[in-house]
Amino acid sequence: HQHLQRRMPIPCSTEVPDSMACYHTHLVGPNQCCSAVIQRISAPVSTVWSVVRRFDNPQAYKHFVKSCNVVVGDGDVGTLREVRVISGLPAASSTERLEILDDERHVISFSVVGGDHRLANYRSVTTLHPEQSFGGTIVVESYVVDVPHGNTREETCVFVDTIVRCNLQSLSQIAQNSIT
Ligand code: A9S
Repeated sequence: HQHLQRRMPIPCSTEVPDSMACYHTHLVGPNQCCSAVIQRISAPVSTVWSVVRRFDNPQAYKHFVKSCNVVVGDGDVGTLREVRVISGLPAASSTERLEILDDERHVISFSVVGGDHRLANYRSVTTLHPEQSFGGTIVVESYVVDVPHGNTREETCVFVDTIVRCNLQSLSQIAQNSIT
């Protein structure tokens, strides 16, 4: 097995410090692909983090999620959730494990450990970074996933990038609307 260590191409002009790049460095297997989505949000990190950190409530901003039940744990690392998704996707459910929850550095990560879908071994890491000039937030979400049988690397990345971009755009809207 040949494993490559790959680092996400985070633009150096963003406010993302070098010390955070390690969170977006994934071990990528020969039949896996990885990518990252970056979203700027006009709301402070504390506001965005209060939405993102709720591992028990992904439906707050992920519109593809129909319901979510925590099956093991109370929101700490190791907590398992069972997510059911809306119809129209090539998926019905996903079982996900909380891997990182760092309230100081604003890092959250989960992995997909089961379910009825095609994204085996999906793992994502989301980090928030204060945007100095506007008091906003830069969100970086990177992932690694197996390329499903019958699909190409590019198709897989287009599919996942689309879902992640939708989620982050929705997050942006919710965070901006919740500023009083
Ligand atoms: O939930 C996320 O943060 C990101 C993704 C890519 C989730 C994907 C998904 O939950 C579906 C939306 C159901 C699509 C999984 C695990 C498989 C899918 O096919």
